[in-house]
Amino acid sequence: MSKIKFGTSGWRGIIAEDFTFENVRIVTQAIADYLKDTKESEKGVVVGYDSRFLGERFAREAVSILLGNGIKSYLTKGPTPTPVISLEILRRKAGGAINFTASHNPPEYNGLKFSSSWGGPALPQATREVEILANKMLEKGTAYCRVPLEEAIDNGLCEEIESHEFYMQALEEKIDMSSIRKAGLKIAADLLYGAGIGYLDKAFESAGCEIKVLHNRYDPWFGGKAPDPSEKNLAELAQVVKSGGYNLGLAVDGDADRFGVIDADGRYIEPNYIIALLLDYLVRVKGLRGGAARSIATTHLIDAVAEKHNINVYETPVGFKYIGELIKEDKIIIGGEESAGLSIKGHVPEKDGILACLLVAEMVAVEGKTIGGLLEDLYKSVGRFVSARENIEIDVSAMGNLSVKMKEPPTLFAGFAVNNMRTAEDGGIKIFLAGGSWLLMRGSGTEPLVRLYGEARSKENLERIMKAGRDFITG
Ligand code: VG1
Ligand code: CO
Repeated sequence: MSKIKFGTSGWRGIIAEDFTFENVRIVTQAIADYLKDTKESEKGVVVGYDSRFLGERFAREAVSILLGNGIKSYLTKGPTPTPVISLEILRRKAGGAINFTASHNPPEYNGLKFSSSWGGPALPQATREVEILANKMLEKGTAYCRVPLEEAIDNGLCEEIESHEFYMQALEEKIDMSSIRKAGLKIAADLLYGAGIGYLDKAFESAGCEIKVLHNRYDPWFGGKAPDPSEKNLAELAQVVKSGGYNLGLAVDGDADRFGVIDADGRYIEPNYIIALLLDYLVRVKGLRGGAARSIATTHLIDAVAEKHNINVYETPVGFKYIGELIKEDKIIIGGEESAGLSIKGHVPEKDGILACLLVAEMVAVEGKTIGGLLEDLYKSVGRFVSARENIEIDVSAMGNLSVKMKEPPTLFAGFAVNNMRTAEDGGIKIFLAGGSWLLMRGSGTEPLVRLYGEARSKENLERIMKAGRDFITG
């Protein structure tokens, strides 16, 4: 049996292969043991799930194990977005959360995200402990405690919770709904059959927008695609926006922590640009003060915007947990990842795709311009940045660590002089090139893929860099 491993965001596995009821019981028992060790167990645990296959059944099984350990659970009613679960941890002052989701992964996956009492994804020191405990149980035979769910409900040790209203109030505190209302925006939204249903659509309805919604029914098969709001998966939304004269197309991933944005002309806008535009908007228009955070893989356009406003930039490894910590410590106005995750000052220390979509609508409403127009304005003040991200279907564990493949920094890469090279915490390699370009290669911690990221100041240079990166990885 394969070992339990927590990656960039939780433990994920193919349903019935690795992601089995038995393994869910073992991992939940390991989490219960960890919470008892850290005394967080007394505060109870939020248990939630998205719209994936057997999500609710897995969640109920986790509740049974928690009760077997004398731990109270707050079980969500229906599929619930990851940011909403984060807010519930804070609202209930819980010791953490267990959230059944494999986020943007293909439909054959399910997963378990473990969050801490501060509301953000558990940090590596916690998930390492859980991994050790779970793998010990796998080796030595299982020893979990389990009590049937009905008993848990009867004993008052499982409370079913309703989250919509509380979350909507939290959003209304952060978003200028009246400006969205006044602008009379026409919005098309793709809910990708996921946990965003009843959240993203409702938020725009309550902001008084005319909204057209796609894929707003739960489907564990996600229409046969991964519930990832990527350019490819949002082609239908882009078509709707263009032909229907919508101001914006907006989407969230399967657990609604990621966002996707289509401009009025049907163009998909990379999350990198959205994060940079929102940073500029939050400082220039809303007057927020504080730093900004981005992951190592995210655009340096953020640094250019930060420099313009004279604010500090924090660079983190890939994984929102690190940005979540900075939100918790109130060090930043906005923190984001190029994979379409962001959160802002005073909000949950977890990425929130719903908040991101609303902020984009607010920015378009207040500024009275398209995203493309806003981006051109930004380029005028800080210069042009072009970035790209590619997935290469190679299992990094099969090829050995990338840094083994490139021990020494080359003097030239893609024909550019190499200024610097560094190895990231997760074994990825970032190479800085003359002229302000860079590339990053790393093994994904959620899927068996290698990710290649690049950025340059022109499209031609970016293409050269990406080609050299691809050749290096596959060569
Ligand atoms: C990917 C993204 C990362 C994100 C993580 C979880 O990780 O690159 O930015 O935080 O997914 O996203 P990786 O290791 O596969 O590149 V999600 O929406 O699962 O919570
Ligand atoms: Co997600």
